[in-house]
Amino acid sequence: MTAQTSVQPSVRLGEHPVIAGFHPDPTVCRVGRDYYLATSSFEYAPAVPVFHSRDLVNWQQVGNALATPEHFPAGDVPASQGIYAPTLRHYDGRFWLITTNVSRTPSAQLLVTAADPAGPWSSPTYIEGLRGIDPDLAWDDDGSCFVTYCSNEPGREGIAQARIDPVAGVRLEEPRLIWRGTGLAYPEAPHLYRVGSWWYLMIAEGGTERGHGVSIARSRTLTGPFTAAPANPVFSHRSTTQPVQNTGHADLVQRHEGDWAAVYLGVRPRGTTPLFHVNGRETFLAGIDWTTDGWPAFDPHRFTARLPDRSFTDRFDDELLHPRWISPGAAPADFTTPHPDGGVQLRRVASPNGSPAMLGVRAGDQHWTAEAEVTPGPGSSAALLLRLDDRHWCAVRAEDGTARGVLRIGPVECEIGSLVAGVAPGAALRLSSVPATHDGPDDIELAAVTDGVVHLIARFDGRYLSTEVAGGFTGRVIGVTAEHGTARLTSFRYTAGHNQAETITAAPVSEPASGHYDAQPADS
Ligand code: 6LW
Repeated sequence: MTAQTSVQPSVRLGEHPVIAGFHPDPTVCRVGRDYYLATSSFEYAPAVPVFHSRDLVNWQQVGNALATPEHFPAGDVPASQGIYAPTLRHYDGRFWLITTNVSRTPSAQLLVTAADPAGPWSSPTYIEGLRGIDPDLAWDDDGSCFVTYCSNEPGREGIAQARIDPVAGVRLEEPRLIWRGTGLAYPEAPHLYRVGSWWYLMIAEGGTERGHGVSIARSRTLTGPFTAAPANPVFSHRSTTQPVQNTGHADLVQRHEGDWAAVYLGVRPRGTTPLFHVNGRETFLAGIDWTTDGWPAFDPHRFTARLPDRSFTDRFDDELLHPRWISPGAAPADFTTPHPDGGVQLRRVASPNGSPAMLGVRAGDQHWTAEAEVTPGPGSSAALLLRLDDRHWCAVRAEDGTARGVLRIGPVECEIGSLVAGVAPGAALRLSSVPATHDGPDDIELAAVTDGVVHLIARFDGRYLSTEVAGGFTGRVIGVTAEHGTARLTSFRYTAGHNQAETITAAPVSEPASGHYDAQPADS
């Protein structure tokens, strides 16, 4: 796998994610000089991507916490169900990750541990009797372990807590309600921190849409009672013209330099009112100052960095897929095998949830081009897809030498163009996000490339593949599927940006696949 890199100007990170593309509900911990971060993943497998950084700014994906089909069976998981917000902590020499599989009832809270965050992670232990989402893990001074979570149990709605045995995976007491928040909608996403002689309980409120924010309370003990900060929410972009919106669901970390920072989720909406965001909720970084009264103040513009070029080419030469590859409806391991002549062989799998399995990556840029060199097997068809969910997607489909553009918006699915006899062996299917022509967030172009010539098949307003149209918690994923039979994928090239020549000839260089930030705090 290779990445193309180029030098970018230095920008303030308040307007740019540190982990772009649908990576919401970030949770972070530090061990020495190393930071580790995990995010939600919903219906996609493998689940819970895990990242490593030395500076909180440049992140490399090192694995997935639920990496096998046994640990997260994606087969019957509907869109935006599955794995919700995790908490990642390091305690007693091990990494602990707790999250919720909302598609598994009645016991949805699961705990996994690892010596190395890159894996292998243990099999999940399910903890009974904690009904809700967004579990946090915290250990008191005497070693007692507590799960603090967003309870949706009738009569106990709010932030609840119970002591558990994390090794046995057993609840040790009846859950107690410890805070209902400040009165805003959906108090959720609790995290507990020991800072000096206080225990801080930080939550998200207002819902994960434009009203989203962060509120906080504190107590001398982990179990409360908690007193709310006088100026909640302590962080929100609601009712502002900030380009990054929906900010909330934060997690704090003390940097090894001694000061504090937060990761949080936000979106980058574009186009005309109500504004459309297409890449889901992404992970951002803020600096944290402590006020003289001992409350955290968020500074989303603290850090600057040179933006990474997220372009990459994967020729699937390695036996193992890069951990960035995901699929709805099935794990990539269940429908891909290395092809003996190079590349990867995909086969059609019937997914009970209605989503065709696809080898996909999260889109992370405002504009991009993806090209897949894919050859359908005899009597087979293959497609390059852009998917928001199973009811909102488009595809360039290759079948019998013809490339067809297909668009699905809600209940309507139709062909929007075709290129007859346009797909000779060695041709590439191509999708691009390009600047908008109709006040949408972008336009999507569907094309086929033969002999270096790009043949446009169709173009449409990208708002139809946005969260504001489709709903849900995820973002766009670009991928390749064998729609019938089999297909051989020999190259997938993702190019960030919109100034692409019709023929892309930039030579790949040997670099890590995720690009690189050249980062420093703004005030250093
Ligand atoms: C998550 C909740 C939230 O569980 O959205 O933004 C939910 N916050 O805390 C799904 O990501």
